[in-house]
Amino acid sequence: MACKRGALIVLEGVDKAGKTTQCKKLVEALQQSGHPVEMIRFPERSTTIGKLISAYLEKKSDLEDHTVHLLFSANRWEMVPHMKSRLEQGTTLVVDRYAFSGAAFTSAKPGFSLDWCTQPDVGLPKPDLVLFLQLSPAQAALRGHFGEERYETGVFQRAVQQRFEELMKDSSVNWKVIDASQSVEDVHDDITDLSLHVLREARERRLEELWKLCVRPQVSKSRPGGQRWPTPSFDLAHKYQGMLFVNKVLHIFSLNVIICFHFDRKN
Ligand code: NYM
Ligand code: MG
Repeated sequence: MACKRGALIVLEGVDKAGKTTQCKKLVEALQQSGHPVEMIRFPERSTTIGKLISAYLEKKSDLEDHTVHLLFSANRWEMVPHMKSRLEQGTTLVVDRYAFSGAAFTSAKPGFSLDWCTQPDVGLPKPDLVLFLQLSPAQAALRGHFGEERYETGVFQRAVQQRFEELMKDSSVNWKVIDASQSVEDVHDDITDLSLHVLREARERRLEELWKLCVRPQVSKSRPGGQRWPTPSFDLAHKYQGMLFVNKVLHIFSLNVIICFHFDRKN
């Protein structure tokens, strides 16, 4: 891929946090400063999959919980070729919700772990920046049209907020929290500053894959001779980072021992 790619910027938050308004304002601001930019949103309700999701959200149809989760994910995957080609051309994408909403909303339902919920989205293009618009569910509930669609209840939104907080502990993702209770213009200024910074950085960096670990395949015991990739869960990611650190310390320690031994023998 040419190095001068566009940036992938995602806005996340509970319902009515102001994501759509802020995405539009960010797109305008970036356009005005001469950057090629496009806005996309998830769910993308215009596709065949998106129409099934839309009917579900509008309570016109019922879908089994696992099924609708996978549809939300499929709705992102079907946009990946378009997203990659735009980014490669140097266009920055401003995205209204992404895999984080997928994981936060489904895992707020009983019986769904965050780990299970992230799996279908492992390997999606990884955002260069995820802006989390922080607004208490109580404040969000006071904003217009709250309660029209599925999931728009205070109890559910509080559970979603907690799940987002869990997701934000993952340091492999570049999260930035924005105080969404400020005025629209102040929120916009914060978002624009962070985005312009990331735009410059992304030009020189490769596009990565979300929630995917770059580790060597392990030999599977259940399939002799076969290989399997470790499950990219948050726990594993943290364990892996920890292991790397311990490994580095041990290397430095053994190097020291060898050097000391060497000089000892010389003297
Ligand atoms: N939503 C959105 C999910 O449950 N899973 C997902 O993967 C995504 C992208 O759909 N309540 C939920 C969050 C919202 C709803 O979003 C529709 P919007 O931004 O109001 O169109
Ligand atoms: Mg909505």
